[in-house]
Parts: sequence; structure tokens; C-alpha cells
Amino acid sequence: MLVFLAALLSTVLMSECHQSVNKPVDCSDLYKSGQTVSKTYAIYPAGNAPIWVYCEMISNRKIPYKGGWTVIQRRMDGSVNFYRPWDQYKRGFGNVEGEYWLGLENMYQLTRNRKYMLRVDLEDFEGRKGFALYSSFSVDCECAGYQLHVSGFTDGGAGDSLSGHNDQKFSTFDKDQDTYEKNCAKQYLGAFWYLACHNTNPNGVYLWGEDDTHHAIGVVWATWKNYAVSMKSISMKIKRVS
Ligand SMILES: [Ca+2]
Repeated sequence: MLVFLAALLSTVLMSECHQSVNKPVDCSDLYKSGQTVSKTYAIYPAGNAPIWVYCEMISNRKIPYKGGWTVIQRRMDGSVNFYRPWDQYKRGFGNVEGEYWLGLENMYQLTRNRKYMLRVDLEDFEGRKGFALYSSFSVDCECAGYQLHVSGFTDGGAGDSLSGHNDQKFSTFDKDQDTYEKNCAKQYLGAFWYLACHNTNPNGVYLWGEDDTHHAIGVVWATWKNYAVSMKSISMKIKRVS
């Protein structure tokens, strides 16, 4: 009986071990394993706890490196309020089928031991599209203020609004880690790796187009459109560099 129980236990342990080996860390793993449909999947960036994300597997757009992109941020219809405190930006929020923020802790867990590139896709209210590609993207631990590291820009027509934010810590209205004498998150009604303050404000106010009533508070990508123009859609997505 004891031998039987020991055998049963070892079988269970082995199968659990086997399962954890096969758990996808990110959308790149899912793509490599044959998943080619863009939709919501569970990934396991830090062990056993699943995290739901939108995976972009196939795109019709003329972009390099198709398939296997893990969406970490997305705006598309103004349905989610992005003016939120630190704890929400740390853990993530929104609707994974629509607008959401994956969470700084998840970004850290994904990028701490693996190399990723970043793509930012943009669309304006006239239907024009552009993107920016970065060959390297990572986020440090909370102990380092979730500092951003981004480099290796390639232009997809939108210009480079992000490299200037390299090495900045993340700021929210209730946690000011920017280099500005005031609070960038409060001034520009978003949350980001602000300095003093921004070239892009992906988590700003969804403004439904051009509106310069309040300077640079919209979903801005300043090197493509000016500070008064808010995007119809923006999405930030990362893919593992093999
Ligand atoms: Ca400040």
C-alpha cells in the first residue's frame, strides 16, 4: 500500500513538474507552439499564477516580425479610465479584450530574465497608421521604481517618441518619480515613465481626435502628430528575441 502511494505521489509530482515546463511564459511561446489566432490567452510569466493577455498572432499590416506579440498596453475606444493610482498600474487593470494595462509587475516578471523587443502601433482618427519598433525593452523591479529601458529604434512612419523616456522611473498621480518640479501625471492626466514631462502620453485622456483645450493631456505620440492630437488607437506589445 505504501509503495503504491509513493508511486502515485511521484506520478502526480512528475506530471505537475511536466505541466509547469509546458506552461507558456508569453505569447511568443504560444506562437511557437502553433497558436496562430489573435485572441486572449493565459500566460505564466512568474510561475504558476496565470495572467490573461491579448496575443497578437497574425497581422495584416506591413510590419516586421509577425506573430507572437504580447500586448502590454492598449487604447482603442475610450471605454476604460486610465487615470489611476500606483497600485492599479502596478497590478494591471482594464479589459483584456479591449483597453487594458498589463501591469508593471507583470512587465518586470516577463523582462527580468528574457530579452524582448517592443512595437508601438498607432492609428489616428483619419485611419492613418504608423508604428515604432525598439529592439530592446525591459522594466526594472518596483525597488528601482519600475525603471524603463528602451533602445534600438526603427521607424515605422511614426517617429521616435519613446527613446527620450529611457531610464525614467514610472509615475502616477500618487507616486511622483519624474524629473519635473511639479507632478507630470497630474498635469498631463496620465501615468507613464515621465521625465519633465513627455514626448508620448499613451495612458493620457482619450480625446477623440484633435483638442488643444488642455495642453498635451491626450493619447499623444508627438513625433507623428503634434501635442494636440490624440490617437484613435495605440497598442504597445512585446515579443521575445530568440
Ligand atoms: Ca515631480
